[in-house]
Amino acid sequence: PVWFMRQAGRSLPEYRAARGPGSILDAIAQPELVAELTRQPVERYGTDAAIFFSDIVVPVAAIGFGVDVAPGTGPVVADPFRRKEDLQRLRPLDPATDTPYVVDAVAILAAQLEVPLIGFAGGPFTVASYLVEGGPSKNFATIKALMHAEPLIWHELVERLTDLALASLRSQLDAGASAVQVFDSWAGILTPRHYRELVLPATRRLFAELAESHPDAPTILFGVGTGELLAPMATAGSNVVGIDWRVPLDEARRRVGPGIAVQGNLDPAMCLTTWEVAAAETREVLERAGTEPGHVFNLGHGVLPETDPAILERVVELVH
Ligand code: 1CP
Repeated sequence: PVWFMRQAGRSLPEYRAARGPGSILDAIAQPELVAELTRQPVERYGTDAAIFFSDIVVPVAAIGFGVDVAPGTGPVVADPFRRKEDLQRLRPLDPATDTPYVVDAVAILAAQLEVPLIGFAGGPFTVASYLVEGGPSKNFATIKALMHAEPLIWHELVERLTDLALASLRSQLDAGASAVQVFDSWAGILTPRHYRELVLPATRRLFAELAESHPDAPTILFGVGTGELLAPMATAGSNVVGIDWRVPLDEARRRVGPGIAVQGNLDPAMCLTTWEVAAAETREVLERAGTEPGHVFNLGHGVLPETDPAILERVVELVH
């Protein structure tokens, strides 16, 4: 099977037309629009799954933490998480009343789609990074300082964010999503030891509790630059580990070990070249994935906004 992270969005002219200006959080709160934006890439590319159109900061925004998504920048927090008192700003999520638009949009899509719908949530480190840094970050120095200087506050923060992700994922599965992906996109900034000690325990609890309530739902754990974290990530409890483009899939399989499927990992930039290059690189990914079962074709990270949709259409055709 093949789908693309960020298959919806700025690379598609029909997305730009339907989405209009304004914060993405306003678009996300309109179930019919969300259903349309989620379906667009499936209809154009013929992918084998839809990825729910939403954002990783939706649960924290919905409980009133004070998060916006600035066009062209990403999530921004005017009053970042810095001290113990800020924990009070993170109450539990009640999906039925806090994010009814998510539940409604998933239900609409489950009825409309002929392919499975993948729901998602942000991983605990990645969502925490926006809350603590106040926006996108390069070196993640503020959150690293908090994790190491204030381990008790970090522990409580990461557990609360895990509860939010768990509640959101359960609501998406209950409403009709078939599988879920946890995007801990920026976890690759951590050393393997720090990841194991400070992020993996909460991530394990997330997948363990999800497996208890939804034992049949396949789960994916993804991050960028996680080559050195693949072994610990493979023990988090997901069925699939997403691999970015930096580690070839044969090597990635060695690092994650048996019993875990891999997802990836065409370098998104290869889709900005020529069809000949993109085709050769796609074949290379398929060859490296080998003949063992358990490979979901994807890019190593999201579709770049400049991508010509025609190339992605041909990638899907070639993979099929
Ligand atoms: O307003 C817009 O149209 C801006 C672009 C955009 C889009 C299309 C943002 C702002 N979010 C989204 C939708 C989105 N976000 C989806 C659904 C669409 C799809 O995948 O087809 C998903 C799965 C996400 C998840 C997301 N948001 C992640 C994890 C995935 C990843 O790319 O690693 C992250 C890190 C975010 C934060 C975020 N939201 C938006 C931006 C530009 C960013 C990244 C900012 C940064 O670099 O820190």
